[in-house]
Amino acid sequence: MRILNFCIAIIIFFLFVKFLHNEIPQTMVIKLNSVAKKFLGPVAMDSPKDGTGRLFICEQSGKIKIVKNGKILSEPFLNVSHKLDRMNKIYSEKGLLGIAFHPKYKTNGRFFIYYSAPSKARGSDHKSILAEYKVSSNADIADPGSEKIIMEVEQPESNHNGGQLVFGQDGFLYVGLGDGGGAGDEHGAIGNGQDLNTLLGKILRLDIDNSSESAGSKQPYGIPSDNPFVNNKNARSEIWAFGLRNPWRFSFDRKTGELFCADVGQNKWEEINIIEAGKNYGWRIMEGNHCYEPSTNCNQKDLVPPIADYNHDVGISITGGFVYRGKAIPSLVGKYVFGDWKGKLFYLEKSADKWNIVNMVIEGKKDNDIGLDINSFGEDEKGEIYILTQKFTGNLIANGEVFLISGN
Ligand SMILES: [Ca+2]
Repeated sequence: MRILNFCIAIIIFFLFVKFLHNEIPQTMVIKLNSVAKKFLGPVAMDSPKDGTGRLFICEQSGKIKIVKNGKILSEPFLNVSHKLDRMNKIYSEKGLLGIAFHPKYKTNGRFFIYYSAPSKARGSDHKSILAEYKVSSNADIADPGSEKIIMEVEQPESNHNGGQLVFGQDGFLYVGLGDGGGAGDEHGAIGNGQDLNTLLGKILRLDIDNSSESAGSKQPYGIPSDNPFVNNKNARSEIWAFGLRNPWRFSFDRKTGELFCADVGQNKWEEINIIEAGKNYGWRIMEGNHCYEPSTNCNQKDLVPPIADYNHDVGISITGGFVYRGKAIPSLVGKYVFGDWKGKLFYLEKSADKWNIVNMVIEGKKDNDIGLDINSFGEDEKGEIYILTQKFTGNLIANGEVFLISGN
């Protein structure tokens, strides 16, 4: 009997070890260093890659602020708050949502922003504006009179406005647009995400160094000749990829050029995709790896599944980040750092062709929950990653704080 008990104990021990191995994700302990605070709803960041080390932070409420040598400059770089549509101060998905500096900003001073403006169009809640601005003779102040509207997109509802702007290594500007909002993408027969005749629910790819003609009128942007739908009369030629719900944040891996996109889910699943030309990422047929409409036996032909998804036991709204290519944390190099809006930090790691989600535990905390809204991420010139947070949701209190992720 004693031997039998011993054997059972050994078996239980090995099962327990196996359980630990399977159920508890590997973790990495990191530190968060406060860079600057008192932002009013920080939602986007970019760096001009001009050697100055300045960080440019967009506040949802309409100002772009510069962090220079560890301090927020008192004068904003640009203030477009007077151009924004009315917003609920407790919670809104409208506002100043994106910024991208031209790859040759150092010499041409051009940069691009994305914001929500009022619209009088029938059926519109507001419209999304992609606009170009230029810096003034003062490197820390943009010229407010230099605005050139590049694109306007009518938005049927207040939410799911996308707003990510990022330049690829190809020099083209990638723009993220949500599905038009509401819930379930109930727009038209197939939903905006699947409808190639609308820009909603898409990632666009634009040539902002050239103009073009469309239906006899001049457009202030060109269409790259290798855009996937350029010769398709039944599709908008601006589209790079489709089937997205709210691609709130996406970024290029600066080493491999891969485009990582976090697409915010509906009720159950948050997902991360690697975006390729002309591909269909599934919404509203699928939410993550699961059928959405119809809820069973959906037709998954030609749909590209996410590389990873997680359910609403883990989080409620994914916030895309960056593949880490910095120097401060060697063990993080090549991993995709991201978060959930309600405070959790993760990274994705590839092993044997499978991407696994891993918790990033913060030093001094018991787990990967930082206890703040994670609105967005930013990457500086050197490839270090920042988190844009706020304690209380909305635009009532200037309680936003930006942290640098640093090593242990
Ligand atoms: Ca999808």
